[in-house]
Amino acid sequence: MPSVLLIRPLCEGEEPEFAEPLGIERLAGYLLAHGVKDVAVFDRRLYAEERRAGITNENAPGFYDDIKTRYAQGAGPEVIGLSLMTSSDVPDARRIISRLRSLWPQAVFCAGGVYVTTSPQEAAQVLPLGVQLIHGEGEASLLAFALHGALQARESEPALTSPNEWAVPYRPYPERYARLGCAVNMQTSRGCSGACTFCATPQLPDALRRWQPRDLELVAQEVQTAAQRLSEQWLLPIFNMVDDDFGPLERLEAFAELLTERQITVAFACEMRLASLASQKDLAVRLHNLKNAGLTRVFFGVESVNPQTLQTWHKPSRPLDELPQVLAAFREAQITVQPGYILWHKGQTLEEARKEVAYLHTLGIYSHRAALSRLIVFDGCALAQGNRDIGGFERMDEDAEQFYRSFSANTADLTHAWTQAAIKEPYVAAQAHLTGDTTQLEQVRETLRSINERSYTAFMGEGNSLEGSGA
Ligand code: B12
Ligand code: SF4
Repeated sequence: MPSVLLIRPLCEGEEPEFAEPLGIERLAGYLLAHGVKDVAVFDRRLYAEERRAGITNENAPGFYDDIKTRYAQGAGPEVIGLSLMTSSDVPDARRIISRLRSLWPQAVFCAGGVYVTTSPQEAAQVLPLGVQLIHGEGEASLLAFALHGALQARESEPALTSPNEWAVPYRPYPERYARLGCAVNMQTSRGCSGACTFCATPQLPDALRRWQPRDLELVAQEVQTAAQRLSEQWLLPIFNMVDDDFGPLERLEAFAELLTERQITVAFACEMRLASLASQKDLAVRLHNLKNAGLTRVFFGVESVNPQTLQTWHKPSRPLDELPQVLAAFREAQITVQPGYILWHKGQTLEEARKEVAYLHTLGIYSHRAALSRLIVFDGCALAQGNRDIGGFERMDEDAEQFYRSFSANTADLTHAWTQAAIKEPYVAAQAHLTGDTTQLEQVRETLRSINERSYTAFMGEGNSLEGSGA
């Protein structure tokens, strides 16, 4: 049986949030469950984050030191796999491949992840020769690659396991992620039935794109086991369901029921669609029950409050009518909403942006993040086809461009402060839910509230200047 090393490289530029590398952890779990005995997971971002947070310093063993120590006995790994989510991961992946090739020339390399899946041609061009690219979910292909040292045949459709066959992720360092305020990530479904043109998912092959749930019994079991392991290490059981779409509200309720029945005490967040929440009867009461079962946060994409913009992105605008009621129900149930928003995009005017921002403020969901949110055209999405702005921002008209640039520059300090607080908030809210101590949460929320207000004033204010505001 070969020895397999799985790596997440650094991401070039600013990383918006730090989270555990579920992709390689799940692949490692799958290999271990299928007879590969020697599997290691190394996350280079974890080292960088620990350094940034002051947990380690330059004297502590680094990423390469720990890898070398891991393989000090024996011949080193035979298979090395790198995980790439976006093109920002490419430069470091190249550096790692070059360094590890010089250490272990006999090792075979492969790369996978959303970037490789949605941008296969670009990935083939930018990654070094001889690195085998594995598209789609990597479980079956990586196992075959590890066993045979090469892919058997290039299949047009990626090899797929059913969501019910996904392995329990192998998480060697839960305490290190928890110390950095990361929840335990879990996936409870595959795909999404949406068709948004700025998103990579609708472009995936049908088998990956179609929404397919994982059996909730398996999800609850996985949560229970992970929660047990965390509590043995005195860590709080905080989870983040990273689906594109957790699914209908009823599925969330069924999951909550399983948690309650089995007396699993956790705090968790999930991602779903606004359409699944709009037009629901007794939403506030139902959300309140979900809160009691541990739901502390829901992400859904609003993206725009301008129906015309939504139409150009192939996103249904009907649920927008219900947005105020949905938000009110969440407020009543004291569950945080994280609304996805894209304010700046091709065709956006300054006047319309101000109108949207004013409406977001009225709804109580204006945030500094929303004010700066700008469409990025990723290679994998429909908008990228024939678009010259791939991998970057779409160009806007001069007024909007000018405003965006000066607002970003004038609020750089606010952006920094906002990001620090916003990154903390989900974990702190989950902590407060589990411990009952809301002191830290109140502080973080107050910081965010005050930054958002100052940001709003700056956005709407004449001259767009923050002078004298102390930012
Ligand atoms: C959770 C999440 C985040 C989290 C955590 C990300 C993290 N660092 O782990 C946060 C909020 C931080 C985040 C940030 C961003 N994200 Co994000 N994120 C997701 C989400 C919802 C789930 C990711 C996940 O954990 N999936 C579950 C695991 C098991 O899947 P996986 O990692 O893809 O791994 C499987 C395969 O890809 C493959 N695989 C992975 N690695 C490897 C390695 C080898 C060797 C092999 C063989 C196979 C393989 O096998 C794995 C198991 O089947 C996805 C949506 C999605 N459907 O994936 C978007 C998604 C990946 N994110 C996306 C984007 C755009 C971003 C941001 C750029 C957003 C922004 N504008 O700031 C940043 C970039 C961050 C960065 N540079 O890493 C896009 C990527 C689009 C693209 N590349 O075309 C996605 C697809 C959303 C979308 N539908 O458009 N994200
Ligand atoms: S943006 Fe969200 S709703 Fe739209 S297709 Fe992507 S995952 Fe689905």
